Amino acid sequence: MGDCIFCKIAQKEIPSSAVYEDDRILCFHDLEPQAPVHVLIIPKKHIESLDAVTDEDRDLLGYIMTKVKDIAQELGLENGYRLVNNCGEDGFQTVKHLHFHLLGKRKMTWPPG
Ligand code: IU
Repeated sequence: MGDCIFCKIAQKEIPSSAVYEDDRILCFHDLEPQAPVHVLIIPKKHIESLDAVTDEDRDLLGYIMTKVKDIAQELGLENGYRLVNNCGEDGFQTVKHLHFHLLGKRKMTWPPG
């Protein structure tokens, strides 16, 4: 997608500090971390949001979920972590390319703001 910043990051047109990458996904440090560890996990395929996934994306979404624990382990989140997806306007999604926030190394609170 032409102007999508996360597509540009996935395609290396914009640098990022990647912590994991394969042919389907990229994980990189968030520019404005909200926890001592705060990375974003994105599919390389452009999908606007969780609300835009289709049956075709089922395998990709499942794949991302199975990778979370590996990335968390790599980042030393042995005490737990939080995985967040902000979807749409009320979900406070600011970047219109599906991404999951993986946050850790601090005690989270509930409910979220
Ligand atoms: P949100 O769920 O769409 O609100 O989160 C977008 C995140 O992307 C947010 O935490 C930003 O700090 C982060 N981010 C980034 O890491 N690098 C960028 O170039 C841009 C946003 I734009």
